[in-house]
Amino acid sequence: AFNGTWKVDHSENYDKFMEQMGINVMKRKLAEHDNLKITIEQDGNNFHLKESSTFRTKDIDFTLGVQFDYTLADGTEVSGTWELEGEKMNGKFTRKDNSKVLTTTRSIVGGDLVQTYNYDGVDAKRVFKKQ
Ligand code: MYR
Repeated sequence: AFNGTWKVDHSENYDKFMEQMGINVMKRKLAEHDNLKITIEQDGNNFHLKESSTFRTKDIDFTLGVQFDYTLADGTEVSGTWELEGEKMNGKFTRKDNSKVLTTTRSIVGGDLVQTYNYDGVDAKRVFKKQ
């Protein structure tokens, strides 16, 4: 269900979320218009992602339930896991610099890929359309 190429269409409260993450206003303005595109290939428990944005292109491999390291577009390093709960992916990642937890989910809602984010009490959401 998650397979395919997804392009960000709109975001909700993403600026506030990034502010809570400690990202400065200039980077936040750029990140609002990052044209994020994610290509997802799922093979059983293994995922291969291609992330591309105005910031970078990046290949990511992970296995459900297996901890991996990831660097956010602003350079923040996290470590955590994705797990599948029914039709929903639940991600739990811990920042290496301050040990605070970022949770995120991916689900398909009305044909769109919806990714939610929570950090330190602030929720945000980004909605991706299939290409
Ligand atoms: C992936 O599945 O895309 C890789 C692992 C994702 C880890 C958490 C992603 C949260 C991204 C939040 C970006 C906020 C800007 C600092």
